[in-house]
Formats: sequence, structure tokens, C-alpha cells
Amino acid sequence: MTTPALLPLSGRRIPTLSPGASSFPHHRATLRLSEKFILLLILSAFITLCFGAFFFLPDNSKHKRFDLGLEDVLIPHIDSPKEGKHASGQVVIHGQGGHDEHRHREREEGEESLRDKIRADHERALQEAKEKLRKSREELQAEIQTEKNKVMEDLKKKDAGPKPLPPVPMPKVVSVSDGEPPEPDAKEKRDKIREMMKHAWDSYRQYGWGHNELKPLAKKGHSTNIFGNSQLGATIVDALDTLYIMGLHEEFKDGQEWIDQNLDFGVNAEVSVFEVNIRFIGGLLAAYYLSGQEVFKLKAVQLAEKLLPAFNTPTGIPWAMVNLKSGVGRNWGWASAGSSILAEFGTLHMEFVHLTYLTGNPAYYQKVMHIRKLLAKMDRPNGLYPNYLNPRTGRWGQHHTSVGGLGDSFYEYLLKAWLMSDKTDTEARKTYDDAIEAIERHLIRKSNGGLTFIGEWKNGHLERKMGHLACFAGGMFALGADGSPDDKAGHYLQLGAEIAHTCHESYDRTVLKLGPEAFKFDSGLEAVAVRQNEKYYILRPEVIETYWYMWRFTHDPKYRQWGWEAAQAIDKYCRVSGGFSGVKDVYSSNPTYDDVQQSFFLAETLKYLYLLFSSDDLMPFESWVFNTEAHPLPVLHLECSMGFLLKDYAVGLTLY
Ligand code: DMJ
Repeated sequence: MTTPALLPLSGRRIPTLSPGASSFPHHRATLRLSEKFILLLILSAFITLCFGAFFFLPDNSKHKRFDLGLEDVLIPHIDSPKEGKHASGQVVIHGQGGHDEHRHREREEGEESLRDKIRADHERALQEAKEKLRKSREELQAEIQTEKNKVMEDLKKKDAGPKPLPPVPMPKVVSVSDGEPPEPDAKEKRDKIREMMKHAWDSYRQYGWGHNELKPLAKKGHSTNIFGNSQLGATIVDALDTLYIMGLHEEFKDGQEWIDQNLDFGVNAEVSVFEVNIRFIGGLLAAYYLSGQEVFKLKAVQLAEKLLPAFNTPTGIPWAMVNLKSGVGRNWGWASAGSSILAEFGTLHMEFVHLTYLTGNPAYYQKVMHIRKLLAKMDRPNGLYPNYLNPRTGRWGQHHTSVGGLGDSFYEYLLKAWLMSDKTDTEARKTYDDAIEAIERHLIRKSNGGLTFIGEWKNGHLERKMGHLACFAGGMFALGADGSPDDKAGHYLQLGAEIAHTCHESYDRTVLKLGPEAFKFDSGLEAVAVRQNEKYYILRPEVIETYWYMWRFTHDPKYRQWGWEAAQAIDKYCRVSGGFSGVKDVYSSNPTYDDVQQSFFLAETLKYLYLLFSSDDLMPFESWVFNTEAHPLPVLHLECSMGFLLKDYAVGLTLY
């Protein structure tokens, strides 16, 4: 026989129920239980009946009446049908049996708004259907794939929860010296550049904080469609490593705090995959490697995940733009029949290799290697890579080739992939060498006045025009000289020097001593802009970038001198009380401003100037490779061959 157990409850000893116990209290408790059970049964039968009646009602109008009836019965005190709130946002309570007329009006308004909602829903559905019909089969398939992947990702996340990232070795921080130059003159100039950085940053801090960029004259935030018109603090992310390298640690901390608390990628914004990769992912990764602060790594990975749906195209060549929230991608309307752009899908490699290294997730590496493999299989007209490639068909668009806009950083990343792999990614090096050889043969010419320039190839014809953007190539040729085939190192260093000279001429032949956006070598014209809409200077870095690389490889003082000329001109003509602005005409002594302080001015132009006047042990080339937005990424040693990595991507990546 079992005795009822006695448990203490609030200091009293009470009997509890235990199987087989037959004491009186147990019996009473059993009786109470069965009464309760019967009551519960009746209640649930009643509720089931009510629900049954609701679901079997034949048509909408009756539903509506029932709804209203229910409203009368259950929520007669609440003024507005939506969330029981008044338009003012306050909950309004009426006494029971409120005015019939008022209630009637409410009912009518309710029905009216219901009708409006149904109408709006119908119109939206119709619109969506129309848009879908306009899309090709491949596009629709890609969209479906994107959606599927999203659902899978969500499920995976739910199952696994947030996974901590694996620890990885960090670069030798000792290589980040202060870089103070031994020459007092250089030190003075470096201090001036640092002061310019302070002015640009402080102005943004004061007038544009959290916005992507700054309007230095209007003294307010600025944004362009590449950031999807949402406030992602592009200037903060882009400027971080420059602040760090310059030793502006308070400002760096300020930026870090903003990123930690405000940078959110779950926004409904359609951004440029390329721009977000080079500025945000590149900027965050560099800030992480320099400072060791985990927040930058986490944000970089969060953002990278948002970019992945852009690769869901029939070919795996990513869309130019992706919506960070929905994952839907598309291309720029102006790009050769909906093509993707070589300099955009070809400028992801460095950052994506680092993402795989940091996360152990092979997906990033696979995506960029897939692009490389696909390009390797394609025919190239005259050995040149056209700027446009259709991501649906996998065919080239217009046969335009450029080392400036639309093509530039594709070539740069081939070389830098090799350098970043501690020169083990020989496939990248070979692809670079072949591409440069074709470019030299078809695009590089000498003008009558003896200036070497890089023209643009358009359907078999060479346009004798060079863009400011193409001036970066001087630095690239110098950087790639060592390791070039057939012992042509001297030749490429010389080519770099010639491009630097030409680009300096394009600055020197203007009134402001700042370079135009594009310049011609035609009909007696040499290194000058002709069209009004090519005369602007928007604080771009490429010419100064080339001066810096040439300085590092030659230590010819003219590069510091040219860099200083540019710095002075920027300070004189672009500086305003609210920051720095681009100018619309470098040939006018009275220029007007474009009122934009570009984020790359802080990321690149000022960083390259600062490094030009620093000693070489600040960010040495043996340890760091700069991405196309001047964000330094450490050299990674790829222990295994690329073939092996293709099978097991995450293995073999270690920091050099
Ligand atoms: C930068 O965002 C990058 O350098 C990019 O590769 C092209 N040009 C702009 C600055 O001019």
C-alpha cells in the first residue's frame, strides 16, 4: 500500500495525489477532476461548433456580416477596426451600447477601406504578373532559385543558430609601423595630408554622419543609387583603415561604434554588388585585419551573405545590383542589352578569398573561381576581354575593351590575386600576363608628342581617348613588373613610368593642376579634355595611386613632387568650409563645385598621398595587397595547388 506523500507548501503539510492512494482527500480531488473534465468537454464542443459555423458559412458577404456581428459581441468598445487604435494612435473606449449612427458609419468606413485594400491588392498582383510576363524564362528560373536558396538559408539558420566564426591567424601587426619618413620635408607634407583627412572626416562627422557621403557646400548627407539610397555610412566604412594608418584612433573608435550600433544590412535597398564589395567588404576586412576588432569581421560576413543571391543567374555571372532584403538581382539598363560588367563581376576575387579564409565557408571562393573558369573557356576577340557579358546567355555583349571604366579593376585583380596568394595562384598570373599582352598590342599607343596612352577599343576601332580611371594602370604595370614573363620586368616598369608621365601631363595642362575625367590624343590635341562633360575632377585617386607605386619601386623624387602638386591643388580648389568637393571644370579659373565629398577621397586619395610621404615600412608590399578601393588585405599563403583547393576549398589557406 502506498501512503500519500506529504510535501511542504507554504509551511503547511498537504496531501498529494499518488497512484493507488485511497484516502479521503484523494477521493474528493478525483471527483473535482471529473467535474472539471465534463465542463471542459462541453466548453470545447461549444467552441468547435462556433468555429465550424464560421468556416462553413457560404460566402464573403456573410463572413463580413459575421465579422461585424462578432465585433459587436466581442469588441464593441474599440473605435478603429485596425489594432483597436484611433487614428491618433490612442485606444478609444466607448461605453456599452454606443451610438448606432456612429457604429453604422464605422461599419461603412470599414467596408470602404476593405474594398480599397482589395482593389490595391488586385492592382499590385496584376502589376507583378505583368512584370513577370516581361521576364525571360531564365530570369524567372533565377528568381525562383534565389527564393529557394533564401528559404533553405533561413531553415539552415533556424536549425543551426548563429555559428561563431572559426579563429584564424592575424597578420603581423608589427608591419604596421608609424611610417614616419626620415626627411623633415616629407614629414611636414605628411602632416598636411593628415590635416586634410581630419578636415574631411570632421566635416562628414558634423554634417553627414551616418549618411553615405557628404555634400560639403549644402552641409548635409548625400547618397547615390550605388548604395541603394539607404543610409549605410559608406564614408565611415571606407575611411576606417585610412584613419587607422594615420593614427587617428579617436576617430577610428567613433566609426567603429557607429558600425557596431547602426550598420544594418537587412534594409530594403538595391545596391551595386561591385561597389559594396570593394568599399564595404574591403573596408570592413581591412579594418578587421588592422585592428583585430571582431565586429568588422562579423559585419563583413553578414554583408557578404546578402550579396550571394546576386550569383543566382543562369551562368553564375552575378547581377550588377541586388536587393539586400529580397535578394532579387538585376543589371543596369544601360549596359549592352542587360549585360553584366567585366570590371564589376571581375573585381570580387580578393575579398571573396578572404571571406572563405575567415569563415571556412567555401561558397565565396567557389563563386569567384567559377567566374574565372567560365571566362577562361570563352573566345576573346583579338585576345581582348570585352567589357560586357550577358549573365543569361553567357555571351559577350558589345565588343568594347577598356583599361579605364568598365574594365579596369578586372585586370588589377588578376595580378593582385597572384600577389595575395604569395604568388602561388599562377593561373591568375598567366591570365593577367596574356591579357596585358593583348592590351599592349591593341590599346597602348604613343602620341605624336611622345606621350604613351591607353586608348579604348570599340568594335575593332581604337578611340584615342584615355580616362582618368585608366591612370591607375601605371601603378599596376609597375606592381606586376616583377614576375612578368620573358624577363620583361624592366619593360613594364618603364611602361608604368610612361603612363605616370602622361597622366601628370593631363594634370599639368589644366588651369587648376587637377586632371580631367577623360583626355584626348587626336587632331593635334594631347592629354586634354575636349567635351565639356569630361572636364570635371571628382577627387579621384588613380593618378596619385600610380605616383605612389612608382615611388615605392623607384624612389624617384619626381613622384613625391607630382603628388605634392596634386595635394596642393586639391587643398586650394576643392577645399571648402564643409569638407572637400569635386569641381566641374579644371580648365576654368573660376570653377563651380559638384558639392560631393566622395567616400573614395578618404579611402584612397588621401591614403595614397599619406603613404607617398611615409617610409616604405608602413604597409609593406610583402605583407599587404591593396584592393581596388585602397583597402589593404594581408597576403595569404595558399599551401596547396589550386586544383586541390577546388576540391576542398577551405583547406590550405593560411596567413602568410
Ligand atoms: C574607386 O571606387 C575604385 O578605385 C574603383 O575601382 C574605380 N574608381 C573609384 C574611384 O575613382
